[in-house]
Amino acid sequence: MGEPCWYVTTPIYYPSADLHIGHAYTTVAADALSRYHRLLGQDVLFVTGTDEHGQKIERSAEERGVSPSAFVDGVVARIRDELWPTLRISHDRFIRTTDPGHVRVVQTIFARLKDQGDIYFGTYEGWYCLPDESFWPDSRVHDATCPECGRPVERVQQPSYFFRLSRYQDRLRQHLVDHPDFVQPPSRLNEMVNFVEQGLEDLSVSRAGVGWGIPVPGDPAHTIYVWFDALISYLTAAGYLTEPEQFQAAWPPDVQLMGKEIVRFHAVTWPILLMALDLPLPQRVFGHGWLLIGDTKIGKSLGNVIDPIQLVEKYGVDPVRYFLLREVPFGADGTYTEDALVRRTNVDLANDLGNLLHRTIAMVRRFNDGFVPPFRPGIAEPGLDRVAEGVRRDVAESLAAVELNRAVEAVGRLVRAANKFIEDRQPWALYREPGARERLDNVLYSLLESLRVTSVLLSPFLLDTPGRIRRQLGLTTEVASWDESQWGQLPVGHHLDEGTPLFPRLERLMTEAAAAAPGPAEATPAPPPITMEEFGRLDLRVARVEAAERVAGTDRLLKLTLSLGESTRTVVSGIAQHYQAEALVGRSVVLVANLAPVKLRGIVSEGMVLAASEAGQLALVGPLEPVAPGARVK
Ligand code: ME8
Repeated sequence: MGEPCWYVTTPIYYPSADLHIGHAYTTVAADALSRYHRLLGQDVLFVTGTDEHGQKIERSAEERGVSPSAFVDGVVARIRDELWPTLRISHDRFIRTTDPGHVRVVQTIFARLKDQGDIYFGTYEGWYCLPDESFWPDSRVHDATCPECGRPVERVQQPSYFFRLSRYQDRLRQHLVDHPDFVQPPSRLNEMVNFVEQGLEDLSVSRAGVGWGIPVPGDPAHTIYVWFDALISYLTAAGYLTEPEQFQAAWPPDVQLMGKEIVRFHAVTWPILLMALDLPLPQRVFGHGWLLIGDTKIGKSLGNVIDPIQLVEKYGVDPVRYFLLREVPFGADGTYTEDALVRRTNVDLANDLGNLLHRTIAMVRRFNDGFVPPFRPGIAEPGLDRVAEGVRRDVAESLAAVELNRAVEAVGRLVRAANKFIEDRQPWALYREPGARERLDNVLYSLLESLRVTSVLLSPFLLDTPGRIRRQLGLTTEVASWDESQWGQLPVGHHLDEGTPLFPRLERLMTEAAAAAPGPAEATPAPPPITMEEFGRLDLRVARVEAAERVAGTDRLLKLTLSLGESTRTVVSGIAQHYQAEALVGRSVVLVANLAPVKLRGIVSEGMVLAASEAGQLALVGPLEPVAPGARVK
């Protein structure tokens, strides 16, 4: 591979549990970009994989009573062999950090940095956020909670190897300032510049007492810090130290995608590691936003995960991919609901696109006996060609800027313009108008050609739909090149069969756990088992109802004032149809006290009261014996 190769990465995911729609979000985005660059004729290296070492995985395995390696093997197999094939992810390499080749690269790099004085031995004293696997110095931690995710941090004191981040602080700051595209979107760049300007402390890059990791070369009592190991996977996967030609072609990465919560590792530790190795830095590190349920990030540890495999089984791969790519501005947070997925598919794909195809083929059959008419230049130019050219440019520009939702949205503009064009030109009137044959031919051709162009423009994003459009247009080939999106390539004269619906209208198939709405959810299937540790994250408290009133303008919601002994809370609960407000005062209920607050009808609700529900009946849950408010329920 002598040609330069377009290199894109996703984070390597922790196989601490099965992955969810949030991981699918990043990976589908990387897949769409890869497919686009392949259509441009570029060699592409698209890497994803799994981040298998560290304390979090070690503990997850321990809780299940299996060895870490048996544990990760099971989860990784489901990711690599089921999840990504289901979403038809076209990665070129899948890297596991337990691959022996990767282990060798990490140890070699560690030893080199130690030799050159970038890694030294000392004592670490500070904090550790286990869910994030991140170290925090005293200066950034308040109230023993993680400044990034807000969860409790652990105190750590241990002998440790340190990576001399401080040595590279000024160079990094300069790089960030000189390369405003390096970290995107721009708001993330500003955060990173601020972070670096606060001063970088040397980073602990080893753990004593964590056995599940890569041993420090020459000092096996220590294992290498999981993030140090993980970041190096981007090098290993590109062939660093093992495949010089591949590495030469691929390095540096063109785009590295990730969620915004790990931009710091990629915009600080990662470039400094590369500087220390004298390697070029990635062109662009892009931190996209989070998929939320209600106001809460979808996350493995929060128990609100949505399984992408189940969604694909219900709705098909294209609706799921379409939703992920189209719904949320890439870079911003956005809410996931199954309703929104169904709505998107019905409006954009079943209605706008499906109807355009259906109507166009019906008109060609009706007004031209099913034959694709010739295009006649010089006769009144219909105008869709200009729209198509503009859209094609916008798609390319949006993809170059990693604005995936804008790219997909642009394609929708062509579809809507073509639908409007039918209303404006009224082919049925031209059909009856004497002497309008050539104009009618141009109109029909333009509609067919818009659909063909659409099939090309959609092909980085959707997998079955472009082929289904093309077969109805009588095209037997798959899209092979982005150049095919240029106007005017539809062959003429062939006969079109009767059309079939492109997308059935979807019905909503599953009841969604209404995470943002406090109060009872409908009966849902039993969720998978959780560990004691996971259960322990719930802060359940006995609470006494001090006051209760109906929330104005609703018939479902009560505003409860709850005493927890030392403090009081306001909670909005959807129980008004089952309980009179006054009847609740003085009673004891159970409160989920550490649920992230949500705003409902302008009131900040700080928790959720537990209730059992069956067949539309609802019963609040409380202690059987009198207990002081504030008592922990466990
Ligand atoms: O952080 N919305 O792995 P991880 C959008 N192993 N994206 C989401 C998401 C959500 N709700 N939830 C997860 C790690 N993601 C490390 C990475 S890289 C050298 C090491 C996506 O399993 C998003 O890309 O916690 C996020 O950054 C990633 O999954 C975190 O995956």
